[in-house]
Amino acid sequence: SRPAPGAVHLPGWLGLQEQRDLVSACRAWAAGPVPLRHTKLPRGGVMSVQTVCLGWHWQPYRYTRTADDVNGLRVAGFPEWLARLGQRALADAYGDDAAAREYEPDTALINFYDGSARMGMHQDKDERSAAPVVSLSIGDTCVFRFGNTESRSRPYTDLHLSSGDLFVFGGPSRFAYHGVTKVFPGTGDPATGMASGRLNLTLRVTGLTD
Ligand code: MD5
Ligand code: FE
Repeated sequence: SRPAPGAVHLPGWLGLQEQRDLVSACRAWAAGPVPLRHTKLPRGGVMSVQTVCLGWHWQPYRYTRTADDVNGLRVAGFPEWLARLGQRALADAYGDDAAAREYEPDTALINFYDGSARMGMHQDKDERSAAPVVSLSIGDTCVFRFGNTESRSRPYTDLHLSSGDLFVFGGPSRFAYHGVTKVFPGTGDPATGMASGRLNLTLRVTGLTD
């Protein structure tokens, strides 16, 4: 479906084997060099979601090559195969193969949600690029709140994101407020390798160079 201009939701886009492969890759990335952890916010808060990054390290509210807020190590590289997956996602979402071939994501934020994790309404604006964000969900279903570009309040639309779903946020939807208000424990298929919880991978273009 197309919930808003530039926003495309393709339920069940990832096959079971692709989900299994992504889960095992994420398990390896979660171990380090910069481990999966609850990101600390500059004003003393801690995110309920746990995150690990590839290519560039997101720390609120900027991207760096090394995780100065965790252990100082350089994050794992952003693999070529993941960039190719992002191009296939864009091609399927928009049907524009030429534009998809130009898409070169250089960072991934991998978020793990246990049954009580949430993500408050926010905009993703730490990237210096308006290129689309590709979002892949695996494991438990969540309520994704898709808002507007003006404020974190109404109007917004609550959608379910389930295992295998692709969501692409481009054009006017790229800078919309959004969040995750609920995760439904036990709704994922354990055959993906996710016994519990929700995994979300977002592929992005930082627009940064070293
Ligand atoms: C998630 N992650 O499900 C979401 C998926 C994050 C985050 O929000 O920042 O890590 S990404 C959803 C997204 C990205 C860019 C733009 C918009 C939504 N949008 O305009 O709605 O863990
Ligand atoms: Fe976000």
